[in-house]
Amino acid sequence: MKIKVLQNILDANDQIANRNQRLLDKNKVLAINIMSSPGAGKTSLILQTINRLKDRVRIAVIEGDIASTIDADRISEEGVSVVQINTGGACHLDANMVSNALDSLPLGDIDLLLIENVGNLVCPAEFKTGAHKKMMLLSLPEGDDKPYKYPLMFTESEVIVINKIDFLPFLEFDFSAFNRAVTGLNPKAKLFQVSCKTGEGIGEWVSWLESELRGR
Ligand SMILES: Nc1nc2c(ncn2[C@@H]2O[C@H](COP(=O)(O)OP(=O)(O)OP(=O)(O)O)[C@@H](O)[C@H]2O)c(=O)[nH]1
Ligand SMILES: [Mg+2]
Repeated sequence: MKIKVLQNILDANDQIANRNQRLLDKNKVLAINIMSSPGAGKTSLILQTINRLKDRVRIAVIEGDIASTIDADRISEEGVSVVQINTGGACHLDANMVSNALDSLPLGDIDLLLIENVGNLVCPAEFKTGAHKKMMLLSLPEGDDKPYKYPLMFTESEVIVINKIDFLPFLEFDFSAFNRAVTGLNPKAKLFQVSCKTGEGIGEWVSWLESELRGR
């Protein structure tokens, strides 16, 4: 019985997510759902992306947090449209929350919508939002064993960004073991290694994003 209730919730969520995606398509907006554990660097990567692309691409951001407007305030300083969703305790964004945020954005004037999900390596992977792509960040200090412990996030994400590679001299992180684990779960995943602190690897990430925008 419990399973049936959960199924109903997910079905209802999927319907709203599909509606969100149709609205985004109508306005020719590419939307990316960015997920990671707290502090892996989602906001930092969004800021780096805005910094590199804002002269060529019209970007907007939806910020998901349990509480506060800290991340939205940082994004807003860059002069891009941003909506903060406070989930009030929920550990993920759902399609209904994103639908409400879309109502507040000038969709006709946007090319790229970056949706920062609530920091959590589990629940966000289970809920569609309407975004065209799911991506995740794993920061180096979290460890190379995370694909084994949190497989759904790695299975669901089309793009996996390893952030904080500037920490490499101070940590043990076995890239070949990590890549093997990811390949086993999600052989088609696109992998990037970046540092939002030094800027290393950000160019490759941004080039991929631009090619996705051109391909639409
Ligand atoms: N050394 C280093 N620090 C980083 C890097 N990226 C982010 N940080 C730092 O990591 C901390 C968390 O970064 P955020 O971008 O706020 O992480 P987040 O995933 O948005 O965090 P939540 O929104 O709280 O889940 C900050 O102190 C950043 O300056 C990086 O590549 N290298
Ligand atoms: Mg953040």
